[in-house]
Amino acid sequence: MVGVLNVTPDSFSDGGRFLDPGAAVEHALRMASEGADLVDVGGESTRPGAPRVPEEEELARVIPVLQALARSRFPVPVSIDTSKAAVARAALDAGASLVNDVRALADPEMARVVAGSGAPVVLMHMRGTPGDMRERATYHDLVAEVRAELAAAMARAEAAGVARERIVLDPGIGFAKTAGQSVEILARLPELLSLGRPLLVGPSRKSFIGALTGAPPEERLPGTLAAVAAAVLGGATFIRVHDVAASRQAVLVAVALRASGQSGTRV
Ligand code: HH2
Repeated sequence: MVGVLNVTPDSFSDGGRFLDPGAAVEHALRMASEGADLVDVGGESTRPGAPRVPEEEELARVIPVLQALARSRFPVPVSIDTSKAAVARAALDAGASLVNDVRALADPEMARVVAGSGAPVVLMHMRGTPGDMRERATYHDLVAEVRAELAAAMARAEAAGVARERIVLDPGIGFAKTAGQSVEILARLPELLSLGRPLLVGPSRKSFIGALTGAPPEERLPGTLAAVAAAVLGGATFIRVHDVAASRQAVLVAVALRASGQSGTRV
């Protein structure tokens, strides 16, 4: 399970809560104690319509937090959620061990940084940028197109020197997808398993849950847990969530269901 740590003033569900490095470290420690296997630190919101954050500003948000986590002998690995090569490089130097890029190494310099570092990378599916992705959510065959675009991102990463074993793929719930398309991706996740890499899925508090339930972001935990269970049953290896303790229960139940369905044994 991947715990989300947004060091931003404007993230869609927790903006402004962890801007102070002390509060950020405290929250990261809490998520680790609740069962996070990885904590994903981000300094730029990618909600629909979000403006790009200047590089110096993103660095000023995330690097003190990564340094503080390193000083605290943080018990689990940390990833950096960024699409900027300079931020990824500085974050890896400050102790991050994985790069999570919602633009899937679209920037060639980012591909060079990741390849040169040998760090694992999450390649997420999106079209365009958070600023214009909503207009690009048109597909003839949603799953086939997302699958082909993830395969192309993986080929691009490998051509830049990123080893295939270090690649995790993510269909990008809510990124260049309508609410209905996000639901379809979750329901048809098994069709992406043939890409041959572990899948990360990030449904936490997202707007498709709001569209289905009418709940605002801070009240979407029950819907998130249903989506977390669906993602695990659909074959996801990593789940990116804000609410680690609650999601852990959903993951454990779904993992048991998945294992029991495969083996016919009771757990
Ligand atoms: N979703 C968000 C951010 N980063 N990375 C991956 N790999 N997959 C995701 O689904 C994903 C992601 C958006 O969620 P959040 O970080 O809570 O919001 P914001 O972008 O507003 O900070």
